[in-house]
Amino acid sequence: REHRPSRIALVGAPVEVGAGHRGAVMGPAALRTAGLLPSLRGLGFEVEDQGDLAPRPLPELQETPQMRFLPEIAGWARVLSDRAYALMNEGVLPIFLGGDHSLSMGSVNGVLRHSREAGRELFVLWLDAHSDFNTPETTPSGNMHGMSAALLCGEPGLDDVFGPEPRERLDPQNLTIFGARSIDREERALLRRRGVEVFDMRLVDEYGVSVLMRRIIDKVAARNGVLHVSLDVDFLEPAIAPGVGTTVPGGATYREAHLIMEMLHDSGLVGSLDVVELNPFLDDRGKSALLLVDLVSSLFGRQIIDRAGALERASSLSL
Ligand code: 4U7
Ligand code: MN
Ligand code: MN
Ligand code: MN
Repeated sequence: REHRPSRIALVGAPVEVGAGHRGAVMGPAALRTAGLLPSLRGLGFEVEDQGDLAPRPLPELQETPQMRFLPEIAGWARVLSDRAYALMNEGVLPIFLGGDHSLSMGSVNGVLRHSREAGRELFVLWLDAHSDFNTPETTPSGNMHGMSAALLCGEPGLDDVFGPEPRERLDPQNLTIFGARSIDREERALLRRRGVEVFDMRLVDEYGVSVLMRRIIDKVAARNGVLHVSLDVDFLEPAIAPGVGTTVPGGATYREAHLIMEMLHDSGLVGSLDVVELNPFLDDRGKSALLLVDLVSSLFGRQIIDRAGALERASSLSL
């Protein structure tokens, strides 16, 4: 079942108008400054930095108070979807560097299109303080970074984002929202109606990361699926990752986040990744960007010591 791509492409998507704060436009640059490229190369991957994309202009669209900056967001979604699709077809693992979370509308749409054609079922792991499942009907803000998961699951009211271009639908049963601790009232009702799996922070506290992650990984593996990971910086505890506009207390700790990445790596199931919502303007001496590079490195195989050796020593201690 294991097919690990050896090639990675970094794709910058400096979009910030999907969020309520400005500054995420600097996210891709900060991730580069923090050393993402050399770190991945050091793990043995062939890595190409494809630079930053630019949105396709769509002057025919108009924003509304429920869909702020719709023309820009749609322009980004379309160009991102095409790039994701093309890279997946080439067997290259794309990492999308945000930019706000509206970029996942495009990245995941392109990945979905490829996985449908390739006949391999896609699952999405959404690591986030929020569930991003608002629609233009339910949004309290009009900020489109709070609607990306809903768009991907085919919720109505968002047809203009892709317009005539191919739009895929993610089965809501294939989406897991992990780490949530801020969900709006109507958003919560919609998540329940659609049957989305939400592992909120309460569940993380009760069962721990390892039990919950094992369930997700086993589910994907049992269906011979592939996993897209969408990592929102606000998933993390604000004290360790202050560089984000929408901090919510009670986030994942340093070790919890690393364990998730380590387990994902060992699963061999991850086919694509978004790193979103980094706002360097709000960061503290680059610490959020540096942490993200650490986490991505763990996702791609960096380990403290080789697993076989560690497990052997653990068993000789009868742990
Ligand atoms: B993010 C919010 F109301 N739910 O829709 C909204 F709380 O990508 C926040 O997860 C959305 O950072 C946060 O505006 C979107 C709000
Ligand atoms: Mn988000
Ligand atoms: Mn969030
Ligand atoms: Mn955010």
